[in-house]
Amino acid sequence: MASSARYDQLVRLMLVGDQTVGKTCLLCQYANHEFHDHHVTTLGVDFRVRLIEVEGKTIKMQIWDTAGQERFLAITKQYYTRAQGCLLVFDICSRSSFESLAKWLLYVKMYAQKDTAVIIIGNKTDLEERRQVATETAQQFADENGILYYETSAKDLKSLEKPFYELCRQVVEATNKSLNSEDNGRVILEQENNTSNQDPPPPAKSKCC
Ligand SMILES: Nc1nc2c(ncn2[C@@H]2O[C@H](COP(=O)(O)OP(=O)(O)OP(=O)(O)O)[C@@H](O)[C@H]2O)c(=O)[nH]1
Ligand SMILES: [Mg+2]
Repeated sequence: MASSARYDQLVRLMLVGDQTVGKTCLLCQYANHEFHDHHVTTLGVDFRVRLIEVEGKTIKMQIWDTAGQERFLAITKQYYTRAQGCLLVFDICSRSSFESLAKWLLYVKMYAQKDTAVIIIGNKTDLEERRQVATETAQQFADENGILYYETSAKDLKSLEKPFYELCRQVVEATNKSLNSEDNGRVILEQENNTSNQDPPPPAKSKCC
């Protein structure tokens, strides 16, 4: 579907994680169905768009890809504030990239809005023989932080559908909830205004007769 097509809601997501964990490849595969073997360091930030259906609504996902290199933090941290959802990515073949998750989670807490949805992705499952982080270890970290955990390969589009969909669904659900609570707040306010007036206001005179 073209990115200029009509949509009901815009959802801004962000990919963060150490250098070379596969953030750019995940996004290229998810948005354009392409896989690149070579690593080109992301300089600062980049974004792609994909449309999906969530609960009967067409959602335009604007997905921001950030540099894993710490020297770009001054640039990337500005993007956390606008992100409604964050995908924290590590490489299952790199213990150190998993250990960095605590740092990336801290950045989300420091720079993003407090209700930002988060999901953890363990990438490169096609390299199972080089795995350094057991699924259970990553799952335990995710559970301790109340976050969902998925394993993916940027070579396999099917493995990406669930985590992106789930994160987007969480954002849509949170938006609906906050819209509902704003509406409820309005109803309560109107009720309070009405009950504070003991006598109901006189009916307005009809103009037609
Ligand atoms: N086998 C395999 N290789 C992958 C996968 N994902 C990424 N790669 C490779 O890992 C390397 C780094 O991938 P990138 O997507 O550029 O990594 P990145 O996280 O964007 O890195 P920075 O932009 O520097 O932060 C590249 O050589 C990719 O081809 C995967 O799922 N499987
Ligand atoms: Mg990159």
